[in-house]
Amino acid sequence: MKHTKSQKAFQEAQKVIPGGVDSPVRAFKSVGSDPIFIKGGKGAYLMDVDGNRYVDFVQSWGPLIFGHCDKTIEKAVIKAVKDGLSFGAPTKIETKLAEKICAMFEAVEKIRFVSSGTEAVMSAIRLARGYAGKNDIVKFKGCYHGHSDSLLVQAGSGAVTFGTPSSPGVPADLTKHTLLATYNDIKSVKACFENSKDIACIIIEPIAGNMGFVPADEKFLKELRALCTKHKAVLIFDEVMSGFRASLKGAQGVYDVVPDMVTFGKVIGGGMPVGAFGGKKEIMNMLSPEGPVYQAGTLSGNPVAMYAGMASLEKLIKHSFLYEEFEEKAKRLTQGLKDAAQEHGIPLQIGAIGSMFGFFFNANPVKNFDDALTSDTNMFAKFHQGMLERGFYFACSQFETGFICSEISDDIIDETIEAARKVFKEIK
Ligand code: KE4
Repeated sequence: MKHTKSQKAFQEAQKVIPGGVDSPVRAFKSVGSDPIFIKGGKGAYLMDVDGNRYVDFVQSWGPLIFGHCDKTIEKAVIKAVKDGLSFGAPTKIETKLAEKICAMFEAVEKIRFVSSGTEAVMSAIRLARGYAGKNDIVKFKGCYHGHSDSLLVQAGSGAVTFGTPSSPGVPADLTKHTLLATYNDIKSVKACFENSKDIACIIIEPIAGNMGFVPADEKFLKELRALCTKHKAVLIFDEVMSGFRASLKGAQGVYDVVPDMVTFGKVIGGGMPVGAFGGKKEIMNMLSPEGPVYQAGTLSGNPVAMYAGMASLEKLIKHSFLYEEFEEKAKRLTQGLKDAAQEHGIPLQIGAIGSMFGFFFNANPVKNFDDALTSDTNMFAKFHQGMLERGFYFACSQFETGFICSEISDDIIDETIEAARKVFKEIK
């Protein structure tokens, strides 16, 4: 494939945008190559500025569950913009989308819209702290919840690790209230409660997508729920990625566990910038202007984004049978990749729930971030490059998740497996 125009575009971009990208993962650094610049998308496909076409398994990191240029969503956006782009005042579409989401989630009696997943999680944590009257929070190593300061932490030293900043620019004072636990390890959570009587909330990706694809064990989630209830800590499910992707009710449609708060993003904007956080009324009513916990946003509940999200959700509700198809395709794809890798002696761990899937270049099961880190990232990079050159666009990091959309056909799945067989032969 020719990439001369992408290379030129990347050089120009780097002169005026740090790293040439508006979000780091897009720079392809973890796969050691230069990013391709996108001209457009259509259905299951992305087209780059050199005229190359790719099957898109990233779908803008999750939002595009109906693929690119979905007619229903496009029509809703075009209709909405004819009434104006933004008002900074309440509109009825915000209420309608809020009603729809509240009706779908037992945990969500009220919800507030924001403009990104980061904003949703940052606001949810502030609200949980304000509601609980406590300061400490617990997150899990390997889970990503956006880039707000108190969540940019890495494990410090010692058994129970209070977070230390994982990025310059984050003062230690802003991470000293963040405790780190190990995913799927309830003992590490109990240790946090033994070390702090001031835990306001625990935030978790119930199906982790940011350490690679690592679903939580149901027993672990149930024990987490019980611990939060016992210690009066708010349990927050960060479903920015898994929401409407794992099932119509996200992880809450997969596990029999009800959190106290939920954060959303991606799919609920249909491709437009939307995040949201919701929970029980007694928590949400603490939020300004009803309560004392401050939170705000100029473009929160933007009507165009709301219409895009509404169109996306209405279509998902109307076609909820699609989730079975998504899962069948995700499982067929990952099993096909595993078998093809096996033929060339390459071990692959695979997983799929609903329209989410993942695979690790690893001979052992991956249950947490430490396991994930033992994966062969060089092999992943070679796989990613080989598939890209054959027209298949996978997430550019071993520690991300792949997605099936409604436009990915069985034939495309077969073509992907066939291409992977050739790539595994080359890279083994
Ligand atoms: P945004 O601020 O990027 O909209 O959402 C942050 C966020 C919060 N919670 C979860 C579970 C998430 O997955 C994300 C963002 N996901 C990444 C993909 N792993 C976004 C891609 C990027 O950073 O460019």
